[in-house]
Amino acid sequence: MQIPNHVPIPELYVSYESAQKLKAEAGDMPSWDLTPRQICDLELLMNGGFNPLKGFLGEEDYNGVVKNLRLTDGTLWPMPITLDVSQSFADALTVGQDIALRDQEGVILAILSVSDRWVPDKTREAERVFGANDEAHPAVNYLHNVAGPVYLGGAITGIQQPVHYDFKMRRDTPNELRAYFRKLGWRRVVAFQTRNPLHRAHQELTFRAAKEAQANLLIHPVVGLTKPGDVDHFTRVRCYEAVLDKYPAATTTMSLLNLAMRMAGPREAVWHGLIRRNHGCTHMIIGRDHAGPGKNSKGDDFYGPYEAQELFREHQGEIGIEMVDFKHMVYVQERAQYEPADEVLDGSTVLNISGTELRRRLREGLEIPEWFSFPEVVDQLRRRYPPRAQQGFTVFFTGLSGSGKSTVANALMVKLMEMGGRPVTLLDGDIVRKNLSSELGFSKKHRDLNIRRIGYVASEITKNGGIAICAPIAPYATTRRAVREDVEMFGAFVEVHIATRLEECERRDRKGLYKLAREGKIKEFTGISDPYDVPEAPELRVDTENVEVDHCAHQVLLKLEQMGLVAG
Ligand code: PPS
Repeated sequence: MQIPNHVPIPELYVSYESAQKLKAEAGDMPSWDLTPRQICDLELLMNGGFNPLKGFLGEEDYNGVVKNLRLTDGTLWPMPITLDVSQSFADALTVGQDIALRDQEGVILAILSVSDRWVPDKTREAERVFGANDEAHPAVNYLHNVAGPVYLGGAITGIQQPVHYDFKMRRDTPNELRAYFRKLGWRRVVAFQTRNPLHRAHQELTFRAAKEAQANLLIHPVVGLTKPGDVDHFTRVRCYEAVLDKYPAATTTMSLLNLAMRMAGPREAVWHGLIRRNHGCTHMIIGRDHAGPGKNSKGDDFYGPYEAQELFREHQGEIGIEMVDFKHMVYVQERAQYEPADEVLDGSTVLNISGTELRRRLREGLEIPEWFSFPEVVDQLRRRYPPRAQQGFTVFFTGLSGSGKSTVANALMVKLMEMGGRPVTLLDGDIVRKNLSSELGFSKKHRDLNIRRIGYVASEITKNGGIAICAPIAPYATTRRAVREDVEMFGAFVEVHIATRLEECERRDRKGLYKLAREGKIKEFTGISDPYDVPEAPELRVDTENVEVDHCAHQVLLKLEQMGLVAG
């Protein structure tokens, strides 16, 4: 049932008194510490952003959503909103039990009455919901490598909203937005969903969309989780605030949405529509490749460019919100203004700067013209992305034991220190195992933990403008990828495969470990009795056989120069 825009949307919160009582009782319940993505989902469940859902999906609803975008009662819902947990946590539960859902500081946000517990078929979920079981899709990667193996479903009793310390005045629940629109008499509101900074083209297109729909405009950026590698939301919100002044007064507002995106293209567009309807909007701008995840592992797009628009159009009536086509706006030099690409007169000069080109210009400190973006926006971006030669970065060596990682890493460190400019930290395998991971062994779990710790420290160093040189074996591709994602939020990640062959490492056997491994005296030894995933596309592959250490380190330095990370 659609709820008229002037009526409040149902929330899942209980009264203050009941919440206090539940908090006291929750001490005896099992507790689940929510992941960042689950906190986003829970917030929108509790505040009605995911209306009509009343909790995390049970098994039957999940199957319906995965199969044909519908809950068991037939209601349209395109995205599985599930609570994934660890096997051990699930094993200790009985269906029918209540569990306390806590944030990362241990604050109780809600109670889940567990009605369902099941092991999902993740391959099927990936294929049906995201279109392919391909880990190049960020949500498929998340599903297989981050999400827990068991799902819990059940009704939610909301105790309190997740706490946000940033941009408090810019965050609104669906009912707060509905009330705001009511107060201002905004009966038609067109929403613009975004996970990128707004430049002049976006400002033009949103303004035109609002005029076309004879509606007011809601800039509704996602500040929960977006695509790995996106501009962080702090920078983006400062950019949005700068653009907000450029719209005619009183036509436009902005509100931040704590959504965890899945990048699921067509399904995501329908989901975004339902969320905006719940927030009191009547229209929504849907563009080419809406919520697209980028390329698959074969280098092709996951979805057709207009699939999202088509699926939205098909379900528009049920979503209860009208789609406004995104006009591709281009800058026409002779006319010194933006115009829809399909209306440009033949012979005109059309100017454009792609996302990749913009990143290049920021990286190299080059000019970004005023016709492209507002100076205030460029200012914010430049503060966040100084030229590469001033940013922090991580060099991540990986290779077999005895391959020469530490030796080359040491030589590189000395060369970088000679050049000066940025502090350099070496996180060598042995040093880390002594100082950070002394309690860990060499099982897959322990190796992963070891590498994630290294990744965490490297990302902090990178964030703060330093150079981190890591030199562990890091045998697993998925863990290396996770570390890459952690670091790339703050700076470049340069993976260097020290590709010395196993036979050569064994021949050198500097520490005598290969001999012991062959004799079975050391278990789970990489290359002998434990796997090593050879990196498929490292930034650099270095062969150390018959090559001097100095030359190997120099090759890395040349790569860093080529990437603009150190001055040539
Ligand atoms: S990992 O897999 O990345 O966590 O390994 P790392 O922290 O780099 O530690 C590797 C060093 O530990 C010694 N060692 C072993 N390596 C591999 N497998 C087993 N079972 C093992 N047991 C001890 C070995 O000396 C490695 O050092 P390097 O410098 O790589 O030779």
